[in-house]
This record gives sequence, C-alpha cells and structure tokens, in this order.
Amino acid sequence: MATDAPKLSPVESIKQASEHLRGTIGQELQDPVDHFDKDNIQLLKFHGTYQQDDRDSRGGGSGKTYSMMLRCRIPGGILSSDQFIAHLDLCDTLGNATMKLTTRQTIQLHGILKSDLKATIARINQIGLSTLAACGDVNRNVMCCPAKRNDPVRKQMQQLCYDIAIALAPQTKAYHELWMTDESGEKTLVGGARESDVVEPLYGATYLPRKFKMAVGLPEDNCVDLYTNDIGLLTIHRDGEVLGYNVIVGGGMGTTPSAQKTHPLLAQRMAFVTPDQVIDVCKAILMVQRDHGNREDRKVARMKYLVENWGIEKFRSMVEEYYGSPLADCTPDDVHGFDDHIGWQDQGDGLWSYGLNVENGRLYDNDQRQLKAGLRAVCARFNSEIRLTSHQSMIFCDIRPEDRDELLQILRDHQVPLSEDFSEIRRWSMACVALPTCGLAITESERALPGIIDDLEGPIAKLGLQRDQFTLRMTGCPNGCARPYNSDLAIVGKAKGKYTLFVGGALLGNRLNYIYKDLVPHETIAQEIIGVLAAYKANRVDGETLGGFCDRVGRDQLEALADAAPKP
Ligand code: SRM
Ligand code: SF4
Repeated sequence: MATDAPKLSPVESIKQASEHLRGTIGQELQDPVDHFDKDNIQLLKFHGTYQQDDRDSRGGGSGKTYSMMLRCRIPGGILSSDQFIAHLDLCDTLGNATMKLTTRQTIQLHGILKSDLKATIARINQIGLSTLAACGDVNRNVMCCPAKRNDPVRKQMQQLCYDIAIALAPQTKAYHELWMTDESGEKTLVGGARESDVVEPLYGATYLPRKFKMAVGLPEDNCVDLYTNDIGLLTIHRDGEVLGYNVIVGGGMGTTPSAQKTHPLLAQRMAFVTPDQVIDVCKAILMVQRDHGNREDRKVARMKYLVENWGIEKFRSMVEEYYGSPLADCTPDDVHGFDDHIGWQDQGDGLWSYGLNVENGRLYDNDQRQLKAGLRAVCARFNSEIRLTSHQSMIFCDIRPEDRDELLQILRDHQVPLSEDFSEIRRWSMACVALPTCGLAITESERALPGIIDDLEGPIAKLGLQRDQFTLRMTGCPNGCARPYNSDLAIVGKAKGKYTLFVGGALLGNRLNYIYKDLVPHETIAQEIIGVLAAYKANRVDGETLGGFCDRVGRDQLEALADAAPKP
C-alpha cells in the first residue's frame, strides 16, 4: 500500500533503534578489533567521541590506522588546573601527545585507541567532567564569555550557562553504563525496564534532528560569536543587574557549496526574556526544532533552515505556543563590542587574569617550544582556575599582582610565545583541525595557516597595518568549524590544494562575508590577501574596518582596487 510517510534519514533509524544511545557499543567494546561499526560510530558521537583515521598514513597499503577523537563538555570553558593537567596526562599517555583547544571552549584529545576509550572517558568523569553531549544531535557545549570579573553580571551569565548545560543534558543512563561500570555492567530497573526509557523527557527516543548550539554573550563583548549559534542569549543589564536576555535564533555556518539549499545564516532577533523565563524558553525552542526540524535530509536539518523557511514571526509564535505564553519584543540592545581576553586583565578583586594566545588551539611540545610542559608548570605553581576562550586560547585566572612576572617567566623558560609576542593578524586568526585527523577535510588548515601568516606579516608591516585588528579564519572544508563566514577574511578549503577566499565580515560577528575569489591555489593565497589589504590601505575611509571596507566596495570593485593598489 502506498504511503506518504516521509523517508527518514538513516541516522534517524539508528537513533530510534539504539535504546537511548546504547546500540551495540557495549558488545563492540569487548571486541578486540580496532574500530567500531557504522551504526555505533553515529551513536558514539553523542558520547563525545568520533572514530577517525590518520589520513597522512592512508594509501600506505596497510589499511586505515584507526583512533578515536574525544571531546569534553566544559560549559563556558571553565575548569580547574587539576582537570587541565589530567587532560595533558591523558593526551601524553593514551593520546597522540597533542591536545586541541576548540572554537567552542572545550578540549579535544586525539589518537585514543579503541581499546583505551573506556579508560579515557572514565578518567574524564573521575575528574568531574563529562564527554556526554559534546557531540551528536543534542545541545552541545554551551558557550559563555569566559572573562573572570568581580562583576555580578558575568557571574550570573556563567551560572546561567552552567544551568542550561544541566537542564538540556540528555538523561539516558547509557553513558554511565557504558563508560563507568565494570565488566558486568550496571543492571537496570526492576522488571527489566531501563531507567532511561522513562527519563528522556526533553529529547525523546530520537533526540534532535541535528546538532544544537547555544551561547551567552554581552552587547559590549560578543566574544562567543552569538550570531552563529542556534540560540544566542544577549545579556541585557543595567547598573550591574541582569534584566534578561535578547534571544536570537537560527544561526549556523555549515554549507555544502554544491547543494544550493545549504548556506551559512546569522541568527535573527526573536524576543526578550527575563531570567525567570530563560531556561524554559530555551527548552521550548529546542522542542520546536525537535518536533518540526527536518528529519529526512540532514543537510538541511539544522534549526537555521526551520527559522528561515517559516520566517521569524511564525517561529516565534510556535515557541510561544510551546512555552505557553506570549513573549516580549527584544530591547534595542545589540552587539557593539568584542574582547578576546588575551593578555593581562584586571579581575576587579585585586587579582589578575592572563589570556595566553595559543595558535590554533594546538598544544604540543617539540625541540623549539615546550608548550605543554610550560602550561603544566604554570598550573602546578599557581593552581589557577582556567578558562578556555571561543578563539582556541586559554586564560589563567586569580593571579596575584606580585606573581605576574613569575608566570610570564615560567612560560618564557619553556620558549612559549607570550601573547604580546604575537602579531595582531596571528592573534585574531583561527584554524580548524582539518588534516590529518578530520574525516571531512578537503585541504589543510591548522597546519597551513601559520605559514600563510608568516608570508603576510612582513607586507602588513610595510603597509602600516600592523596595529589593525581583523579576523582571519581558515577551514579545511566548507563546514565552517572556525566560523569563517562572518570574519573579515576567510580561507575555506574547496578542492585539493585550492581554497575559496571570503571577505567582508565583521569582528563583531554580525555580518556574513562574501566570496572574493574561488579555487585559489594554496601558493597564491597570501598574494591575493596582500592585494586586498593594499586596496584597503589605499581606499579606506576614516575608521573603516577591513571587513567594512570590503563590504562597502563589493567584489568587483575590490578586485579592481586590489589590482591597482601599490603592493609592498
Ligand atoms: Fe565542527 C564536524 C571539529 C566547531 C560546524 N567538526 C566536525 C568534525 C567532528 C568532523 C566530522 O564530523 O567527522 C570535526 C572533527 C575534526 C577533528 O579531527 O578533530 C570538527 N568543530 C570542530 C572543532 C574541533 C574545530 C576546531 O578546530 O576548534 C570545533 C569543536 C567545537 C566544540 O568544542 O564543540 C568545531 N563546527 C564547529 C563550529 C563553530 C562553532 O560551533 O562555534 C561549526 C560552525 C557552527 C555551526 O555549527 O553551524 C562547526 N562541524 C561543523 C559541521 C557543519 C554543520 C552544519 O550545520 O552543516 C560539521 C559537519 C556535520 O555536522 O555534518 C562539523
Ligand atoms: Fe573538518 Fe571541515 Fe570542520 Fe575543518 S571545517 S574541522 S575540515 S569538518
């Protein structure tokens, strides 16, 4: 009999059949084979882990070299020195000796063998952190401005970030059963029913149609890139009191250039909510996406497409229906400032924070610099609270004024470049992981950007632009993990060795950029960017940012101006 029922995407059936994310992961963990099967790979994401293979060693004739990437969930990026050191220990003993600080204030371990996965996840839980919901079709790590301040507004925001992470966390006991029990496993409820069958009230059996991301930020400091999230909460405050939040919805970066139906979108302003309302409204938004998001085609399953297709008015009415009452309109407040929290900042309580710029978030030791060893030494000496930024960097908090020099000296003793040693362009740059671990990478990114910046620094100084602040972001494919589509300049991997250059975004994160040139070979990227910078230098008007200039002149004129401008 013919049926009109929509054909769900294969991942939907895997989730449905998984008994709340169990699948056959438990059985596979007992199996000595070095990798998981296809269905469990999908479910493992919800547990915070991805199966990968070393792409540098592919084609060597001996098959794929499998390992697992493990991502932690760290709301607002706040962790202790002990938790940080425990990650360094794991990366040195069970991982590939490098660690990545991510664009969403978390940590990734790479190169964990399947046989060590359980021990690694168990250890992360022992130190009071979790990997549950770091990945998968659920609410992921909630971002929040990480600055430590003696200021009730930031404290309230950071508390809210934590509360949201708890309120929207999956409830399944599968995580505990799989990773934190001994061989026999934990038995479930009397009568054979599993506890989780009755305690996934928010997500249900099939969770969300796609990943879901949230951030809490400030009008004067949009360091968390609010407009790129499914839900952005813009904190509205007056005289040290949080009045509520302007809720913006439907942002996201991912795109597949060959599929026109996909594109990056900035979130739209939806409603103002009070502190009493905010968590329930977030739940209502999540439930609207749960029930109405696209479950047939994962390419268009993010909530941004639902908001776009319905329009913000219809979306808001549906949220009001789920929430149970009308919502107020947004206040006029919007983002107008940005702080990357790098360098020394006064906490206002007699103590200081030091934001250490970590190039592309990658922590490693080599003959030239002992970054991991230096960080260990700082943690051991000061036992400071650590806060991860959404720009792949880290902040040491609670440093006494008299200890500031010593902290810097410890880093210098390990040849760690200090934040003040970085050029502005390097400081404001970010690159995603890409090769060799990312299974979706088309080109290099993290391994290539430092060299591209080496080629840009000299010409930038000659142009007299070395003090200008603009964002340069690079990704190894169009998925957008370093949030390239709202930056001043972006380099996005498109084909082997070839990149799309984007220009015209904004440091504030509230404007999308546009394609300047496509399929640019790796070797000529720096040259193309120097042309854009020379055009900017010669033609900008007072106070105009690089992105603002490119946005004003548009692609065709920019190309002509770049050709005509004198190059350094
Ligand atoms: Fe991402 C997939 C790495 C932030 C959009 N991302 C991946 C995977 C897991 C590849 C995969 O699916 O097999 C990458 C693992 C690489 C590796 O080897 O470790 C990966 N994403 C990252 C990180 C580590 C990049 C980094 O260098 O910091 C970031 C981890 C964040 C975290 O801690 O949770 C990371 N990814 C982002 C962001 C930025 C953000 O959220 O602020 C985005 C764009 C915002 C958005 O979601 O729209 C992003 N990642 C994607 C997408 C495209 C999603 C889409 O809607 O189309 C994919 C692919 C997918 O989901 O199909 C993806
Ligand atoms: Fe991988 Fe692409 Fe994300 Fe880079 S942008 S980490 S290449 S999925």
